[in-house]
Amino acid sequence: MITRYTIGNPIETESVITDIPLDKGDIPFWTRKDDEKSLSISLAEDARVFGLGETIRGINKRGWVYDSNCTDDPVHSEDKHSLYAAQNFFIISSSEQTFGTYIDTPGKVRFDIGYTEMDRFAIRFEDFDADIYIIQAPGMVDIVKEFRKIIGKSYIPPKWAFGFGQSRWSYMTADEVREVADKYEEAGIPIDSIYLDIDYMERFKDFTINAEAFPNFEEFVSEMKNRDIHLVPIIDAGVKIEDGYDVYEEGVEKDYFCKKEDGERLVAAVWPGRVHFPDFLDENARKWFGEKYKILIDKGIDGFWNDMNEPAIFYTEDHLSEVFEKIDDYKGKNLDIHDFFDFKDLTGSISNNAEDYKRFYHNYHGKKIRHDKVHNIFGYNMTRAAGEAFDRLCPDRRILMFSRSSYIGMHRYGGVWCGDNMSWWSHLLLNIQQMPALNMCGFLYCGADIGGFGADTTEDLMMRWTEFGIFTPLFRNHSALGTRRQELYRFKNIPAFKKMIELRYALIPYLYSEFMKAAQENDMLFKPLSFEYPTDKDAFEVEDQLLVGESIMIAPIYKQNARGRYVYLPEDMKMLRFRAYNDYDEDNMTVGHHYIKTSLEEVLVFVRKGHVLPMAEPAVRAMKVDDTNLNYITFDTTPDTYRLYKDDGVSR
Ligand code: MIG
Repeated sequence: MITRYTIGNPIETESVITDIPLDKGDIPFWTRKDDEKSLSISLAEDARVFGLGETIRGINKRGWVYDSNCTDDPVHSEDKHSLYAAQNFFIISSSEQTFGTYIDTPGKVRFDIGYTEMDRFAIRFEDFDADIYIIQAPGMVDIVKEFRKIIGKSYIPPKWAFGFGQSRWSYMTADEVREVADKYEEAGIPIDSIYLDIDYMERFKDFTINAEAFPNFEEFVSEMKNRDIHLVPIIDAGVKIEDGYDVYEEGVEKDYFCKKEDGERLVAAVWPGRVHFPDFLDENARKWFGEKYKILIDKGIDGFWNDMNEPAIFYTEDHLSEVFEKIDDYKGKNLDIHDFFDFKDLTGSISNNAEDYKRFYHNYHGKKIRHDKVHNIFGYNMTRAAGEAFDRLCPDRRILMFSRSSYIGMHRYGGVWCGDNMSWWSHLLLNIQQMPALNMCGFLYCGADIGGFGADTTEDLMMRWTEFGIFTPLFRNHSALGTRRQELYRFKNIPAFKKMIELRYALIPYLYSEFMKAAQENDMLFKPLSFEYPTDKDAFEVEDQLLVGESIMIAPIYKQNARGRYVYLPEDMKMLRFRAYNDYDEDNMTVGHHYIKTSLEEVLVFVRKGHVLPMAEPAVRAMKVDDTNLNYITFDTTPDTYRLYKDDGVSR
């Protein structure tokens, strides 16, 4: 059962696509305080909170403050409050009550989940305008399914996007890309895609190609396609200001860029230098920008990633000149300590400055709305621009699309990657913990940068992260400029990496089936244990194991030098300790806590009672995996049937 309540005059986000009649009564469960612009609820001792999509910290969100405020922050440490997404759906579950809440507003919301007061969950709004949905159903999975019904079906990528992808900021030339493909092929490691980061463009201009570094781009795309490797270029939110650049000139002519109060176009700076932001909230601008993807689709491209769409702002021209003026004031003066820190802050707070988000406006449903009021739906609408265009341009085939910034509703148009994580062991755990929360909010095609984006990775971190990544739909190794190279063939134990990637490919029939069923039935691919074992108190606290699809549980190792780990079994299961898809120990294990030894090159999979894990022979490309000749691993001798999903992998 879903009921809808309204506070104030919310700005429509178009995340909910089903008409839910408005209930004029009090919002159940929550205490509303208009003077504090808050909703709050007391948390029972055993209450747990799940959801909020891509955030920091654990599966149970209790004990911290989470701000819904899409932010480009490359340091995802425990003390932060926001990452790139705003996904305001969560479930509170205790022995007294279990229900879901969706806070639908494009503005800023603070979720104080037992932080100010340990036994109180307070939601504080910057503007007290929101649609509130209360979702009640017997179990947590049911609540999620009810919620997902009203927000529409999740985005489905082409099947090749379930293969392994290699990325780097950046492969600078076509030859460098060829070398990556060659090296993977020489090593016999399966691969389906290679990503093009910003340097494939001419001076970072969207929808252009650097013709010196990538001559005859179209031929290059088809050369790679003949090797069954998909090139996936990045698209940034900002459009470079440059005379003669058609996207810029058209945007100016048609008035599709965001403007300031005085009607001048906002000038921000990002990678291309000075840019304008397309007004993705304006339907016409959205249509226009979406159409631009055709430029690359016509060159044979069939996948994209949308970046910098929070939007990230290095600086705005206006703010920068204000800063220079103030610095001028300090020039030649003897700074006291307060002045010194003010001075330091002046430059330290230039990027992604909150004031800058108040400097420009959108034309949204015919109204002029200041950006900060709709900040959280900007990236969503950039990806929607692409998704709606793909519906028109390629109605018969799927295009890969995932975004950095997101809001619920965007899950209909693309997946997400979790942004600039670090090559830290704690971020491998974070990746594990983010997946079920993302799934709850409708984001099924997702994953994080395997091996870590920022900082230098190590071979063992790369191995362990790969051992988890083989289960995530988006399975991409990506790393930042200036960090240690982390293509798998650069490490010592290439055969072990090869075996792990092969294991992924052997699992594709299962992962693809489970993904497609989750997309069609509004289910989650990744579930915390307590979603499936709701009365098992021991399962409540498990923060580092997940159910993946209906048949298996995984228990990734995310600690350096660990050669084993504690695993909790909520029921009897068959343990598979894989060294390769066709080389594994199996053990029937009983319910309870176990310590399980696991070498660096082994991955643990637990098959559930009455379920079936289909496995294929791996192939070097996702589309070449033979799903007609499967090996079925079961725990019981009399398993239930398994619903294997098959299709051509591209049509809609
Ligand atoms: O300011 O395009 O999250 O994946 O490699 C950095 C360069 C911009 C941020 C993305 C990252 C990408 C990088 N981008």
